Amino acid sequence: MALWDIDKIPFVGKEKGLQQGLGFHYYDADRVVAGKKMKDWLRFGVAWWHTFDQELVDPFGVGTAQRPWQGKYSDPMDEALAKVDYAFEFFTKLGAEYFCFHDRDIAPEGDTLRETNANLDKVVDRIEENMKSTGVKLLWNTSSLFTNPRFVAGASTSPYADIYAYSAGQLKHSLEIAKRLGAENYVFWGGREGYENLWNTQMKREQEHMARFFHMCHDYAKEIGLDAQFLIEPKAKEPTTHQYDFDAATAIAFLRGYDLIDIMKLNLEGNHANLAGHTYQHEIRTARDAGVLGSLDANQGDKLLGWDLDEFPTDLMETVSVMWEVLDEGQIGPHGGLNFDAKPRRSSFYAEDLFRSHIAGMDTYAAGLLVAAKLHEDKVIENLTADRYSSYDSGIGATIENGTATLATLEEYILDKPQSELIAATRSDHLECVKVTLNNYMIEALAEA
Ligand code: XUL
Ligand code: CO
Repeated sequence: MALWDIDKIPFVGKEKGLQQGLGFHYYDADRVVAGKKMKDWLRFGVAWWHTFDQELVDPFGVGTAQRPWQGKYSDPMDEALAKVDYAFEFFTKLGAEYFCFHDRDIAPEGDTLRETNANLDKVVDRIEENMKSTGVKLLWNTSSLFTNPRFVAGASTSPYADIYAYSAGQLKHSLEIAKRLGAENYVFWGGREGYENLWNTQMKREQEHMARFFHMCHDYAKEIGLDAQFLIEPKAKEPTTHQYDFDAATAIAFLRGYDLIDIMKLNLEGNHANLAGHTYQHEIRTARDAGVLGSLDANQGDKLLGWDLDEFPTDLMETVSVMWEVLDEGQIGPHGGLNFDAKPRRSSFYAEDLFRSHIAGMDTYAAGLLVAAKLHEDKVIENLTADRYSSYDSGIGATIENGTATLATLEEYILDKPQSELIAATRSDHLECVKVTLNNYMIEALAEA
């Protein structure tokens, strides 16, 4: 018997008109775009915490969410086990091939870590059975080292050694689960790894502890033969005033400084980029340039609100920019995917809205892929940038790039050039036209789709 009162989500294309409902207009999983199936470019994942645990609370009100399992179970373990079946039917009906979870999303805590682990293992058994029967895979799992009050001052950056030890013990078991379920990646989001106030904080000492923690995790992964790609997920602030993994550039500097750059890549999130004052594309490009693009948390913020909203991505311009970077890279990351770290708005409270919001996100990314593929096909950005930097391809520019130029050779070259020649060496970018060209591609690529 079906658990969700909803049929498998079909691809409807343009058949059903323009109004978005319970069907995909652009996401056609097996359609080949730029040499790969859509589903292989996008590798959509569902986030357990938002989809099966989130009650749509906000700081001013309790949850509004209506969910099919509510009120059916008095024992929290029974509810946790039942939710696994709801989850896998959801993935299958939606057509998402991956999911992601924190250890604490899936099972209630006991009093000791041993009791907590026993609860967790029972639910993991049920997840493993469902993975086998449905073929849905684990994009990544992670450990919640921030919800419980013991993590009030952080986990691996906590000033309290017992809490550090607890975090290590909890993480160890989480890595064992990653191994058991064949996780493709393992994510570390530093939930409270930062500070509220610098006056009571030994920042360097905390960062050294955090680096040591990652090395221990890597050692243990090697020991148990876990080959999931380790990923750090940067976030600028929230819950702490300053998170140590502030943004991609800060995380890359940390990885380089502590000899972790060869074992960790980045999981980047749209709304986190905005909290750091960046676009999502900026964060992705920064990671690509350093060779550490790992995976993506797909969501968006709101221009008018300055915190982590985790909205489902519906901004086409943004998904075009993300998928342009992904196409240029050839993949999201060696094992990356698009995990919807997103929740429906508090006013979208029906169970059905979980499907509707995921469809909206999947279609916006599929449309973004189609537009980005057309931009690539016509080499719009490639030609524009090749032309913009062409003065480095020969002459004085080539001597700068090949390392033969010195301050003296450059001085000799430039010393007597008049201002008029220098101004003539620069050109207008026609940036307004570039932006509208992107609009034109969005309109045309989707009209043809
Ligand atoms: C929090 C966030 C997390 C991570 C996993 O802002 O993004 O959900 O993705 O811990
Ligand atoms: Co995230």
